[in-house]
Amino acid sequence: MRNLMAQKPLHMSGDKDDDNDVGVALQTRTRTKRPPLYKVLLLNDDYTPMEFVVHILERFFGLSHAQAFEIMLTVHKKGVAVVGVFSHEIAETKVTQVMDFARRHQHPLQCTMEKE
Ligand code: TYC
Repeated sequence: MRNLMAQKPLHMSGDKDDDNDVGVALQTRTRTKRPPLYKVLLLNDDYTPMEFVVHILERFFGLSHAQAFEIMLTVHKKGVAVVGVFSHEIAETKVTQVMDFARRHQHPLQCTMEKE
């Protein structure tokens, strides 16, 4: 026979919550992710004048003349260079500004972005 001390009183014999557990809301840790960054790339071509590229780097990327000239030369020699790293929205704006400006001046200069 069952232990008499373990028996429930009649009024608790159903499926009621008759234990003494305290309700605890389990909380999962919130991981705050840094937003992804995007590299803005400038591509070489055979036709865009060097001074035009330097001007673009000064105007849209806030580079000094010396920094702009250096990056332009890197693109000229290596084919491509990263000109800056930005949030998605800022990178997109830079690419649009460069592409619009080059197009308006009828130069084939190409500027793209890629996730870092
Ligand atoms: N290769 C070009 C020239 O010889 C110069 C140039 C540099 C063009 C960088 C594009 O992104 C560029 N005139």
